[in-house]
Amino acid sequence: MRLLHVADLHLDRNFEGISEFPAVIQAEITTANQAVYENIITTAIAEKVDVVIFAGDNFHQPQISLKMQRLFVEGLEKLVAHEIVPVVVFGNHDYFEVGKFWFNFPEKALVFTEETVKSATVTLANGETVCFSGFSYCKPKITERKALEFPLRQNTTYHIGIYHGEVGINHFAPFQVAELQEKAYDYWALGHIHKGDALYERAYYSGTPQGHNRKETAGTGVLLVELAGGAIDVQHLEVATVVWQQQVISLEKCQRVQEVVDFLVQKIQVNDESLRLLELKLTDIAHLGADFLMKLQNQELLMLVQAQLLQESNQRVFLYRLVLAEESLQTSKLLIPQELLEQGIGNYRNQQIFQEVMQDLLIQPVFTQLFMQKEFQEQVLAATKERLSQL
Ligand SMILES: [Mn+2]
Repeated sequence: MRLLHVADLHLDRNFEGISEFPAVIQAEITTANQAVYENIITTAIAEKVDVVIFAGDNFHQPQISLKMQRLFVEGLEKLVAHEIVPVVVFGNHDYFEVGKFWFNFPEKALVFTEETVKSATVTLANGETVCFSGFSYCKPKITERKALEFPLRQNTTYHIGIYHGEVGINHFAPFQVAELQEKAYDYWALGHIHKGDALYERAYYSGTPQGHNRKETAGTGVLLVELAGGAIDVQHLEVATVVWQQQVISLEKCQRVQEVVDFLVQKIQVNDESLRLLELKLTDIAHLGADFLMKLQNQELLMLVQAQLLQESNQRVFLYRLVLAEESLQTSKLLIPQELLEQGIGNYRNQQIFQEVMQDLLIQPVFTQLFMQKEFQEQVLAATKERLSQL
């Protein structure tokens, strides 16, 4: 049998950590979640799978937008129309509640709606039988060790477990790998960890299909799993339409600051398939001087490269972050001249700017009074300057 293992879709989740997208790509960002889901449905049909498993956190929030609810159910209906069985569990983010969904799931979909582990057997077109065992969250946390509730392998052609949870001690249906292994299932479709991973040769986290922040750059996608007798084949597929990426570029060969922008744009790889959100890390910049460093740190360089790159990549690459790579930090610190340090610190003497920086803390009443004092502000700036000059 062939199945597509999907987990942690987080439909409705925003792209985090980028305050504003240029208008030319905003529309693509807005519809990215929808696009990746449609991509999954198309892939399942093209790959002629028997089953698509959605292993929880299909939606980001407990309150699910009607638009995404309908999109999800329509996708399941499309699968059913192609004789593919959708199997759905809900995770800690989209925990199941009666009355939550405005649309009915297709009758042929296998939807787990209880926290108690349940099992159901499906007969495939070729006569093979598959037992699915799983549970859903009905609240944001599960402290019980759900693995212990799963039955031993049934006498069906295949037995598949679906488990949204995490190894160790936690509030997400904690389990131990051995507890899954003991059940002797053919496959465990795991959800909750956003980076793809194999716990052993029959238990996989598929990873989230679509990264939503700069930490979700690697190990995202879905898994195409083929079970044939005792054999198993697991293949990773990329389905994201927007990809988070990191690239490190050395400026060693850039002799002069005038060459930097063109050099960077030329070094950044462009491919047309997906929109890439790029974080660029620079190394070997010491020879370019203090002015270069300042224009890097105050984001002027970012703005310049960003605009040129969007244009030359035909809106396929958006540079959202341009920083020094860790290994260059040491060199760069030696470059901070005293007057630059004074100038930088000086900006924060402006009380309004200072308070903007502190705004996250200012919402706490206990801090408000303290932060309003000019004396406190001076102490913070003096300590910061002291710290910076020690680098
Ligand atoms: Mn989760």
